Amino acid sequence: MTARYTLVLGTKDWSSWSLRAYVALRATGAPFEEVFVPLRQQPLTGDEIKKHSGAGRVPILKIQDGGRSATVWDSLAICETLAERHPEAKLWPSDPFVRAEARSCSAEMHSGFADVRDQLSMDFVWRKPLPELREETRLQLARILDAWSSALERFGQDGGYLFGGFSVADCMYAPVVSRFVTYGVVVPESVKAYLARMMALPAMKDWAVASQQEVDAGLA
Ligand SMILES: N[C@@H](CCC(=O)N[C@@H](CS)C(=O)NCC(=O)O)C(=O)O
Repeated sequence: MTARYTLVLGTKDWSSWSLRAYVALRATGAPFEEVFVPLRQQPLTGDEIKKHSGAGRVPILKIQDGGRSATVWDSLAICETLAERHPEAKLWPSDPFVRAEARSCSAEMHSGFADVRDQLSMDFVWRKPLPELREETRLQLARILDAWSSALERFGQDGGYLFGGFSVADCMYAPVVSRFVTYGVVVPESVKAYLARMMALPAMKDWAVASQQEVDAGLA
């Protein structure tokens, strides 16, 4: 019997952390159900999320398999768990040295770039002018571009993603890809191709359709 996955997600147009878990789960090819929690509607948002996890944050992945179950909260923990459960999806590079760098790049995203997240908040289907950037935001954008360019130059020829084949690192940066598109951030040619490749993923396209539906329904 296959595992049963339920992914608890926030409003897709806004929920950058949910997008990471979603693209990772889609990359495994495993079937899953979605539970939608509308964001920015406190206290409803908090109450709904806490029905699934005391951490009070989405995404949350619920796993039922072989009579056992687990609740995984936090986007990076979800990516790690899926990589472990679905080795065939190769969510981490097989080469340990490349993998070490892919992990670093993912962790850097997870624990950093607060100003980029704050000033360029994810609004998946919208196209907006780039706001006047704070110095910190500017530096963080430059760092992201540098990390991407370097990874793509060294490993990208083997698949077109940051570390070659599609990996957790691409999942972790998927919301940044969307932000770059939304705010028209100017990027070098090699990164332009990467943005286009990411936005063309079926998971990203489906996310865009669902985000647009939310916008049309007045939910985002
Ligand atoms: N560290 C968490 C952060 C998740 C997070 O902050 N999620 C936001 C939505 S994108 C949330 O749940 N916010 C709850 C709220 O708005 O009340 C992760 O990576 O999953």
